[in-house]
Amino acid sequence: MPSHINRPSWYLPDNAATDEHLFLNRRHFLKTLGISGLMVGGITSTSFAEEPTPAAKLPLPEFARNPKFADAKRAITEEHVGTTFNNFWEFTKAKNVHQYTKNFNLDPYTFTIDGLVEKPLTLGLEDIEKLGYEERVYRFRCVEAWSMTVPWLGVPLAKLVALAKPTSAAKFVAFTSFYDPDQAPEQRVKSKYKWPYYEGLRMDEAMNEMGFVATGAYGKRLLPQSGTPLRIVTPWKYGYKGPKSVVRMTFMDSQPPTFWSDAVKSGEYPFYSNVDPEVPHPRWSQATEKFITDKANVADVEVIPTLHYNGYEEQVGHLYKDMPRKLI
Ligand SMILES: Nc1nc2c(c(=O)[nH]1)N[C@H]1C(S)=C(S)[C@@H](COP(=O)(O)O)O[C@H]1N2
Ligand SMILES: [Mo]
Repeated sequence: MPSHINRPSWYLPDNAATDEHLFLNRRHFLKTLGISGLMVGGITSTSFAEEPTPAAKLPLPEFARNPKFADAKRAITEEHVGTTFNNFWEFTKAKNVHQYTKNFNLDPYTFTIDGLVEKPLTLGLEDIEKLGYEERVYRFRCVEAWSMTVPWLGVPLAKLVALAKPTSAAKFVAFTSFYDPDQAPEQRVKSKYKWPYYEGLRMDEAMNEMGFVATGAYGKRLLPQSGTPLRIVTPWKYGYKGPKSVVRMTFMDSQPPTFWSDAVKSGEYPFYSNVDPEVPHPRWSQATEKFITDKANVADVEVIPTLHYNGYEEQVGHLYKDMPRKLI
């Protein structure tokens, strides 16, 4: 691995668990994006296993782009980039996740709702999608200081919470990702990581209009590497707050633990983890980000200022008005 000494000005920390001090150098970064001198334009698109899995074959509900979230005021990142430069640590710590997930599927898929609810529920994908399917273009900001813009397809999280009928005792909601060591090589490795991946939100965060349950992107169902068949999207928070391939949602009366705060004890990945340019990661600044579109040209990995709440202050700022920024 390249050393972080003499790193180029646009260096990217490798991933959310850079506690091992692994950083990408420029060549590795371009290679990961499929952009090396010899490979311009040669990015192979990834696809499902040869025989599409049942979830992948499920017809996509009709949808329209929600006009409220139609313009992220940034170019939409090209699909081939958004689906070949990923974080999905169940498969690999590198970005070429798609090479490990070709056959990954969670069929037959069910989504369980339990904990402090009137009645526990087990849902299929269709049950969730019929709550109201739409497209939303959201900015996406990873804690590693890169960003993209993604056209998600799915259902507002608030609608799923309403369907769940949490009791008045419910103050938080916890999400659990899939557990299947047969499919996910990193789940077979003994390490400090406690699988399955788990995340959580405070109840008012989960009910905010920005929270989204994505089952598709780029006009089709989520590819395996993007978190088939369902993931949570919270665009005002760092990317790791949005678990992929989620199978369970549990309502609780206390703050649930989260995967990254348990794995890295130094407080680098706190529960709230709202995007904030003024709160540096202990090992790098969060003031700017490398915005990744698609261009096969280094100059097009544009460095732009990071916005508080990733630019969604108007929608979510009120949720945190009494909280000190540095702790969240
Ligand atoms: N289950 C699971 N969910 C996850 C992760 C993961 O490793 N496992 N990585 C997170 C991180 S750090 C990011 S930045 C986003 C990456 O989503 P993308 O690969 O679709 O861009 O997924 C998040 N959700
Ligand atoms: Mo991330």
